[in-house]
Amino acid sequence: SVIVSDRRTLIVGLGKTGLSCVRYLSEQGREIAVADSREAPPGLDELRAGWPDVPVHLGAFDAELFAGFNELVVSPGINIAEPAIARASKNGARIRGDIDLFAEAADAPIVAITGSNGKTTVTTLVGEMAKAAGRRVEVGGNIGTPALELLGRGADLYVLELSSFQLETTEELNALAATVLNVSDDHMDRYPNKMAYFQAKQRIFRGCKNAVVNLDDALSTPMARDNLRFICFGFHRVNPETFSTRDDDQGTWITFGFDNLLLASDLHLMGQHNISNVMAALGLGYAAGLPMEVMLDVARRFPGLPHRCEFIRQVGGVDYINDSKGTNVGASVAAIESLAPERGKVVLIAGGDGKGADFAPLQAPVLLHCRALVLIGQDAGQVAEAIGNGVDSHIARSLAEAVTIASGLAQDGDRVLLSPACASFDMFRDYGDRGDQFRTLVEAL
Ligand code: UMA
Ligand code: ADP
Repeated sequence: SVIVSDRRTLIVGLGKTGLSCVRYLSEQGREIAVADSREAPPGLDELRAGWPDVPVHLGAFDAELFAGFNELVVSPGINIAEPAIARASKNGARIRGDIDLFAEAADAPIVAITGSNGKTTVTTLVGEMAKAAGRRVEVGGNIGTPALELLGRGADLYVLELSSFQLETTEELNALAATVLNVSDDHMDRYPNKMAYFQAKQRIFRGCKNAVVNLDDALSTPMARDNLRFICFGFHRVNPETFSTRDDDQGTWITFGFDNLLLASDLHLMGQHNISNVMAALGLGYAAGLPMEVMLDVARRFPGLPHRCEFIRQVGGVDYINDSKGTNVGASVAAIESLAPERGKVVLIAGGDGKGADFAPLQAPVLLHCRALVLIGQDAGQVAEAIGNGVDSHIARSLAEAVTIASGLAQDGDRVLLSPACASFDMFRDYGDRGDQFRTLVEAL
């Protein structure tokens, strides 16, 4: 029989997250070991240099080994349904993640953001708002810097972007304010069904004080609401404590209760979905006690992030837009709808690794707004099938070929939009690489 040690923790995964857990838990004096299914995980050299005595187990997960630990700290890139992890859990091992460790140690309030789309935009906005208000804010999580690395920097506020994977292994986040921005299908290759994905996201509200709720998306509402204050956002409402919109002869206003706050046309951000993102950020900042004027000023100045509905250049009357971060169907639907030009149409470049998604929701916006569709990547055929014959469709073997085809089809007043509705890993290092290559190709036109 296996002897279970109660003092040792197995860190599963040796990427950025795994390394941050090694650093944190060894500082805590924990006895640790590391396992990664890859033969050469990215954190290996740094681990060997900094912590030469920590045992490392590489290659296929060994259920016998895992069963010898009663605490596993699992990285977000690993499915906790993996047999070795499931078995350890069945044996009574505690399965945790880096965010769970962070929540236990956090010495300042947490603002937490999840959702299928808009997380990075909203997280960045709230971070900038807090900074402008003079707060010592640290921003991290799924956005890039592992949360545990934010500790010990003297923060008075943490702003975290969280993925459903990170939330799955988090027991109580105890956030001051939390939001599920929206829920549409993503990562269906990691979840048995949409409900499981939705339930993972809902965990963000455990122990939370202020829930920032999207009134236009019922799935963003907390299921359990004990002692939870609601701050809401949504289009065209007048409820108290609600960030909303109102139209008058000056244009569309972002409002709070009965007050006009700022004109949507004063934002650099493009599209309806970004109005929603700004309202969410205001709601979170309001819950964290940030002054309204400072927040509005940041929203007005915010230039937007690269690879997210990013204007590249105009060539021959055609705008080229890089939305490489449109990595799921919901994101690309939002991009197509909000970027459809007044004069022309959209020529959409899409496709890649669909992560098991259903592409059907793309059909209506494509038929309504697109002049043509140029498809790339392993799931190009699936996208074509979901959209059917109602639009001029082409399959390209490379992004370069796709840009050539798209530029040939686009007419004066059109927009060529790269918004793949898919992950990039079948053809590119990541979405950033895909967007950078698109930019280079468009600059060479
Ligand atoms: N992997 C293995 N075997 C292992 C461990 C990992 O094959 O034993 C693979 C995973 O399948 C994955 C890759 O290695 O493809 C990276 O996994 P990881 O858990 O080691 O990743 P980290 O480097 O720790 O980065 C993670 C997040 N990555 C994932 O969730 C896949 C980063 O989000 C995050 O920025 C970082 O922690 C800091 O918190 C990236 C991401 O793609 C940007 N997130 C997904 C998304 O936004 O859609 C959820
Ligand atoms: P995430 O971090 O959740 O991936 P980002 O802020 O990086 O979100 O935006 C990624 C893409 O998702 C954008 O390029 C855009 O296509 C789409 N998007 C952004 N915000 C929203 C929203 N509120 N609703 C729907 N789609 C959105």
